[in-house]
Amino acid sequence: MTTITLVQGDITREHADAIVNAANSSLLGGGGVDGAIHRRGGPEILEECRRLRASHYGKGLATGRAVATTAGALDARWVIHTVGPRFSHEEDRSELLASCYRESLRVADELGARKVAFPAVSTGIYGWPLDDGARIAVETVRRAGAAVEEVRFVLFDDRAYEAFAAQLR
Ligand code: AR6
Repeated sequence: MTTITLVQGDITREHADAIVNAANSSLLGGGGVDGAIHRRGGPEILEECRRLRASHYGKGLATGRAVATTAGALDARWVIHTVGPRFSHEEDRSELLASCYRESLRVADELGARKVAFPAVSTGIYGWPLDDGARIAVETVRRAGAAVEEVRFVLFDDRAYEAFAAQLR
């Protein structure tokens, strides 16, 4: 059984076995939490991302998938990079967002990670409505049946924290 905990703050300050990054398919960094993780984690993370691109993901990491690298200078052993879907009014991409959480947990289990910190994937630059993003995150982690002991959602602001807290009530 995975215990779900919530905290408001900056995920790059979190201590965990694995910290999940809301990346993009290039794996080469970006803004938002991705930028923050690479800034604080240092160049080792990007170096490993570049190697992974060259060896496995020439066309980029597909949306909904996840892959691990070193966590560099972060207080964690691994960063698990997952690619969230952009929100669309035309198309229901919920399954791809759920897949980010499932795949990240699958990778975490493979690594033997016990504590995993997640941001609210896709709810920033990718425009996913916060309440729905929180619902998908919490439901998917509950149903995943992962061996991970603790999933900690690290929410950047009050609004995100409240959206996740509402899902746990
Ligand atoms: N700690 C925790 N949460 C954070 C932090 C932080 N340091 N910084 C932002 N957030 P976003 P996305 C929250 O935009 O929507 C990048 O350019 C933020 O408030 O980081 O999946 C990538 O390279 C929001 O709730 O990721 C992709 O191109 C959540 O993290 C694209 O953005 C996710 O916001 C991915 O967009």
